[in-house]
Amino acid sequence: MLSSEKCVYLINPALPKTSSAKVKKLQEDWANAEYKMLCTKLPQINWNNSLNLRRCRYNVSIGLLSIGALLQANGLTVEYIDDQLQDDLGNWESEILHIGERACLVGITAMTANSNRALTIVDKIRNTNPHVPIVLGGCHFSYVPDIALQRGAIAVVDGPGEVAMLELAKCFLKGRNDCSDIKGLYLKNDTGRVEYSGPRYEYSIEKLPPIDFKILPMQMKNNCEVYIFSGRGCTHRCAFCSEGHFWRQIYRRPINDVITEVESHNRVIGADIVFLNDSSFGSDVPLTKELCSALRKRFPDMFLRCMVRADAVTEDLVKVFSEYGVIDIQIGIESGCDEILKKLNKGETVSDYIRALRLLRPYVPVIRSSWMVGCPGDNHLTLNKSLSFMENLFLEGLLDEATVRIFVPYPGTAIFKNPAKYRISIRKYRGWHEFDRRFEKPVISTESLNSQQIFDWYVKFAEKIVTLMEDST
Ligand code: B12
Ligand code: SF4
Repeated sequence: MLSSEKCVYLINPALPKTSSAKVKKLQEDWANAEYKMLCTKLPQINWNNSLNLRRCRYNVSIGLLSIGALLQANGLTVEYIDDQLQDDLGNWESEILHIGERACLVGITAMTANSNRALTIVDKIRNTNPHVPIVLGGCHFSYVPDIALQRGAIAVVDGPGEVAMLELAKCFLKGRNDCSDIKGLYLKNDTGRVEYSGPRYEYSIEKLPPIDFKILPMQMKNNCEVYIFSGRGCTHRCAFCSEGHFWRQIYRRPINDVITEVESHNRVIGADIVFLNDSSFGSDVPLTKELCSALRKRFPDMFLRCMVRADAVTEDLVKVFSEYGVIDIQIGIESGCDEILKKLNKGETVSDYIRALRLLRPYVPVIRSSWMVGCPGDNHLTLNKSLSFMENLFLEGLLDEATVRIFVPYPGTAIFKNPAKYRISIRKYRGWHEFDRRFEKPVISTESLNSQQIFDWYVKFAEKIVTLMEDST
């Protein structure tokens, strides 16, 4: 790149690491149990290759890479900067100085857990390069834009960011500094009030180019965890999740684009398993069949992992899984108590889970599950019920893996908007990093459980899970 060439910098802030020795130990025990389970259930895969285990050092923001792909396709120069590398490189501050020389625009992503770090990066950039326009986006600031604007971001993009970032980059490259005609932005007006430039209705996913992972910094290649999305969005409205609201509908990508992206994944990352991380994977069986069969044809030695909702599991779907190398499935169970599932607006019941798991079991070697403690309505009784439900599923041989997290009300969710309706309290917090689902002083309490009791239940579940996973292999 010529030093005079203007560049768009895309920055992924590091996630906070847990400081709790207890949580660290639980994570290690879980990882060892998972390794043993995978070696037993899927001996055909080399689990000593850390890429297959997905226990890589770095995680990647697919959102930023997708934005980068569209900008590059439009002739712009893009650099992906990852804050996770700061400890390894030791020259983070000089990276920021260097940004000022060439940036026409800086875009920073964040989910809630790393949003404090995102704001620290905004401060650092502004201290050294006060005139560089900085834009924030992603699932956190889309719902709480004010703080980002107060800290000096020129705009916050609401929702999907590819086209908005392209329009912003073109605007700043032309030397304009008024971007209020671009849709989907939160901006500060002359009086300091936050204004919205109006919704952006169209999201033409088929016009977005596939990601080329070669844009990743050299140190991250071969040591990072990436996902492939064959689509985006969800039609459900679980009260603890912002996904349905964020994307508003399901978007599916052209299969050829997915294949091109997997080709790049294989070249740059090189794991034997590709994790299709769509929220609505499997919800349309003929399309799932078409996608899985095309992937199998193009990559005959590659295996697939995905998430699926229990109520989407049908005999036809499990046949697709067995026929086309889908060997690892994750189901969000959350609770083993129907009254809690109802409060969460999950739209599924305990019997839906049993039905789905029994259908999947003969065809899928690894069945994973995710659980939450401290949900609205949770008390000692509901959590005991949930824990014995989990235990029974393992004993019946229907589960191979489970993970547990503490319920946290994220911005954009129904529960965050109206905690009183769900009878939970959100305590005063020192920063958004406390909204981590493994934080040892949970930010919430229910009518019956205080924050400490919720953390104790988290530990009880996590310890039980390790025993169940070990016993089942
Ligand atoms: C992959 C993933 C991860 C990965 C990597 C995340 C990453 N860096 O992107 C890892 C494993 C690290 C992860 C971790 C966690 N995750 Co996660 N994760 C996801 C998942 C499944 C996919 C993200 C993704 O790639 N989406 C596809 C891309 C295309 O969408 P996107 O990232 O949203 O980006 C688009 C827009 O947001 C926007 N955009 C994004 N960034 C920017 C930046 C700019 C400048 C602009 C303009 C626009 C923009 O444009 C992008 C393109 O359209 C999402 C759910 C989902 N389906 O989105 C949850 C999700 C992001 N995770 C979530 C959570 C809660 C977590 C955890 C806290 C859970 C936990 N274990 O405790 C942890 C983090 C805690 C920790 N300390 O580790 C929540 C976030 C809620 C919130 N407000 O924070 C989500 C939304 C799931 C959910 N529905 O609850 N996660
Ligand atoms: S939890 Fe899953 S099913 Fe529910 S809204 Fe979120 S993505 Fe959709």
